[in-house]
Amino acid sequence: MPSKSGYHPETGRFQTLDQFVIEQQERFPHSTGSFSRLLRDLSVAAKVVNSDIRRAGLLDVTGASGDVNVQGEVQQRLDIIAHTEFVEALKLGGECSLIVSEEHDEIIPIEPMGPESDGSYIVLLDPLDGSSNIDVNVSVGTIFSVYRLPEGREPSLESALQPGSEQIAAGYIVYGSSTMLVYTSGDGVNGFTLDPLVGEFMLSHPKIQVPPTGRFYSIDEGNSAAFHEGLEQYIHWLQYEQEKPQAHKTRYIGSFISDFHRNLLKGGIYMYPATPVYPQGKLRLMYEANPMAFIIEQAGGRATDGERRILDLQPEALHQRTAVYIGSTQMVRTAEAFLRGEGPPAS
Ligand code: AFP
Repeated sequence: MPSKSGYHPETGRFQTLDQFVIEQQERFPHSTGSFSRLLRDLSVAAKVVNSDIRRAGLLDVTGASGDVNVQGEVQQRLDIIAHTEFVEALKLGGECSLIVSEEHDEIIPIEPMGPESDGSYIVLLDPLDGSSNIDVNVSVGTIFSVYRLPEGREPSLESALQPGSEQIAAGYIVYGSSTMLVYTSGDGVNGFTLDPLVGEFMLSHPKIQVPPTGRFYSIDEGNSAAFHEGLEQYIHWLQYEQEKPQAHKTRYIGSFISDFHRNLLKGGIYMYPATPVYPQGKLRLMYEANPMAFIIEQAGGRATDGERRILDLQPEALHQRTAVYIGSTQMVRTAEAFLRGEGPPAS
């Protein structure tokens, strides 16, 4: 049994991601191993992207590419590199029949590679979240979300437009002070740290649970002129109306993955409400909100658009945006109460 930190005292080693996935798979006697192979493909692409990011200041890979993505945002060169690495690894692996990427306007159907190709999965990707931070050495990450291709359906746009509650797995890789892959397949959340000397992701954070409440709140206060009155009051309450001075601290990196990762481990809330520039909210439902909502719920937390559970939202378009309130359950519930005009919970 791994210890609380994922360390195996009997062997003196950490379990690798591959060993962990195989062990999980063995619990399901009819498993074909296809999901394990899909995760391996994603982790291989993550290692390649990690090595590009580690040398970003030395290689000619930072800066804007000169193109604009389907969201109307300037693409960074590393956005395109990460997109290509993940798509190529998934194509070669042959386990999915459809890829949808934030960096690509259209769906990407995958031809089966041969009789062994399973092709039963759909993978959605945000290849490099927070990439506008890459030039200044701030942590960025990759987010992935896995669905089943519905029985008897073609890999089409309609088959990709499933609510987040249908995800069979979701995860992210944060290229931070260390590189970590965190994922869930609906049975809790586990985190693996890349050992750069061995080149393997090692189970370092088994069974992650988000604290029910926390100290950190993350929001772009540059948008505060447009905040809903309830949201303004919630932030004021976090700042001033707590019993202990400095009970809460602002932490906002502008890289969702990094803000989310800190709040997941330490306790906190990340909020991106609707604004005049982004009337539906800024984050993408399919590439950012859904996968992180699945992860946070599996870790015991909560994710809503201020009112509705993120995972229940029925997507109508691939690049749809949503408002997001995500993190420690008590904090998200309190934010929702303020948005409804109910004020703070009775203590
Ligand atoms: P980029 O990938 O274009 O940098 O967008 C990042 C992001 O979607 C999310 O990761 C951040 O939390 C959020 O946008 C930051 O948005 P603001 O700059 O409007 O605060």
